[in-house]
Amino acid sequence: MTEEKLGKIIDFYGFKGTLKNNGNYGNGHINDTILLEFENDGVTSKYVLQKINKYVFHHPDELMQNMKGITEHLKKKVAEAGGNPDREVLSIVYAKGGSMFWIDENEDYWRITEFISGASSHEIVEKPEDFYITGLAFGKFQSQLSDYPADTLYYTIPGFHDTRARYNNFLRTVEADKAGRVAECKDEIQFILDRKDLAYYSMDSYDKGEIPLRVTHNDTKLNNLLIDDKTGEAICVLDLDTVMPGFAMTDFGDAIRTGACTALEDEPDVDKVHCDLALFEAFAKGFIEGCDGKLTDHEIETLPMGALGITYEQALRFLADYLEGDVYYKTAYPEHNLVRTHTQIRMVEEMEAKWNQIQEIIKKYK
Ligand code: ADP
Ligand code: GN1
Ligand code: MG
Repeated sequence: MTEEKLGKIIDFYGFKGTLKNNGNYGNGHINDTILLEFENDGVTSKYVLQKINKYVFHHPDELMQNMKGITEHLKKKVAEAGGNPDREVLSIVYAKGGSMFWIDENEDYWRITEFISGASSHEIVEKPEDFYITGLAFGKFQSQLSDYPADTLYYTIPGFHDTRARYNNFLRTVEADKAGRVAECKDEIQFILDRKDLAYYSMDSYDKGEIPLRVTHNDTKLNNLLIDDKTGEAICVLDLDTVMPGFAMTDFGDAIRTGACTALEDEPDVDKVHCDLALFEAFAKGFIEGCDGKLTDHEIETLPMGALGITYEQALRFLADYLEGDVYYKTAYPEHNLVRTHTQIRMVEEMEAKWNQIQEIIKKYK
């Protein structure tokens, strides 16, 4: 980001003091995230500046309206429960004129939130107790939004977790072979094609009336949650860009995909990738408790399929991006999306191998 652009943003928002830091921050795959640090009369103020990825989110203004409604709703819930809304819910910073974003000459939208200090997001879980707390937090998030008027939310990414539609688009991606990589990915492509039933499960269940649409987060990967550095408590659910009507099983599944996995999403040695059942159980217990009785019995039964289905979807998404020439996710090297595909494939195989045990775990919490 240029000094000139930064100067314009600072002026637009009316920040005071000396800018001490404006470095890149976090490990998100989608938006550009910058930590701004100002010093004013010995007092430091920190903010998170983000360029909303317009290739992913086509209507950033609608996205920000969703974020405003959701954060206001969550802040009320936290206050009612005696919590601290400034620390437990993201706070949008408004510009001098009341705007929720600044638009640059390239039609890129920049938004700012208050930096939440004394807490960090994690890439890997260390012990089951920690993941129980994560489960509680994501379950509670869904429960707090259970009375949110879903029809007022914009779909920031239409069909985001319509795995069935993604499967059919995937067939077209393979056919088009834009980046000339299909020949080298025959096995991975076959893996996806062999599991078409996983692609159809969630949307077919919904079409049959077996699972309800709820207001869900839709991106519950582990690093979208802040954990207090001292107490280990879950502080704040981040990354609200994809809060939309969705399925409980998806939020359950995406957290399992990342947090019950013993390796990073881009671990090159797939033999390090395991689905840890102690972690699975800890998260399941926390999530179901956090949902506070709002899940139907059948929804609870679908949670294992949520984990398997979303991990499969993620394998498909990383592979599709690799075949399209790395146009969606940020990548650090040419095979990055393929390496990610391999970890997701291994995680699917791990869940398939442990399927009976996974089912038994969920039965305990019904
Ligand atoms: P992306 O959509 O690219 O994933 P996120 O909104 O998840 O972007 O932000 C990326 C990372 O930045 C998060 O994982 C978290 O570590 C950090 N982060 C984002 N917002 C805040 C905040 N308000 N306070 C503290 N850390 C934050
Ligand atoms: C993206 O934005 P981030 O890094 O939290 C993606 C998720 C994927 C995830 C895979 C809007 O999440 O759907 O599961 O990468 N977000 C979007 O790591 O596509
Ligand atoms: Mg994120």
